[in-house]
Amino acid sequence: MASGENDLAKFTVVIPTYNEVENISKIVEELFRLYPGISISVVDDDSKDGTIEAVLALQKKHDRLELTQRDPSKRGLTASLMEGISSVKTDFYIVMDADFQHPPASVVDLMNRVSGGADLVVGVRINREPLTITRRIASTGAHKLASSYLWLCHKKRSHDLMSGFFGGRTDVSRKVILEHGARFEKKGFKVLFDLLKHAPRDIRLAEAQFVFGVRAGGESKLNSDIIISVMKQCGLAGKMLGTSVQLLVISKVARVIGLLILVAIFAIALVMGTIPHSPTP
Ligand SMILES: Nc1nc2c(ncn2[C@@H]2O[C@H](COP(=O)(O)OP(=O)(O)O)[C@@H](O)[C@H]2O)c(=O)[nH]1
Ligand SMILES: [Mg+2]
Repeated sequence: MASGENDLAKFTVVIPTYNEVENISKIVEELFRLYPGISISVVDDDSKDGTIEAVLALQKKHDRLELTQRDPSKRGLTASLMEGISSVKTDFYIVMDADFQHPPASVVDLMNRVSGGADLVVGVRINREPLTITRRIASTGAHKLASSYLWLCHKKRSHDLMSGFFGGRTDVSRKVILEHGARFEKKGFKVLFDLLKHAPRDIRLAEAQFVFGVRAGGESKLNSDIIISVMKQCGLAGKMLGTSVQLLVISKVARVIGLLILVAIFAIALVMGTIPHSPTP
């Protein structure tokens, strides 16, 4: 068992899924094996590849496995996680992907931080090899932009604001979602950033490092629209950046204007994003 000193019954692992039939059964079985007593909540966005059927079959074996089947007209990773986190019935939750990029064995490190008093814990990737070069650049740029935005708003920042592996006290995150959810980017991929943008300034933020894995099976669902939506979440500078990226694909003149704005914003973001920040505890 890898659970450390945690009371596993107090934890729910929330897994968002969209066409993850190749991974979902394996990850659910692995989590229940490593952390007996936890609850798992799968939040699915109308997968058509057999993911739902796989979870329904697993439910016959595991009574702490929940499945939420979302309205297909409201599809979105952030929207799914807002719903998933808000419906958690245990004191604490951990969000992780279905595709093994977030190692099940690292869940305990996040649990330890939350049991130790953190309101929110972020899994920080210590390696980027599984990302293509374009995604690495986009992820670093988006992180810097998000980090500058949080710094300007005097909010807590983490070293990996684009992480999809995080957790926390359910009541704290649920309150943020209830009070500010209307302003979250529902179709976006970065609910952690939405949470930090709207969380109280004195939130106790912790981090746990992990080794980022390669996708075990199936395909990534990220696309350029989602990357632009992250940019547009970052205040005025982000909106300009997102628009400039869109301009890049319209015409030659628009491309020059877009490139100029892009360079200026990246320069500002790089300077501001490197201002030191210290998560607690
Ligand atoms: N519910 C839901 N889950 C999604 C959606 N898009 C992606 N996911 C899940 O979110 C997790 C991360 O998605 P993935 O495509 O691996 O993104 P990447 O790791 O950034 O390439 C996986 O478990 C996906 O199945 C969506 O629109 N709705
Ligand atoms: Mg993935």
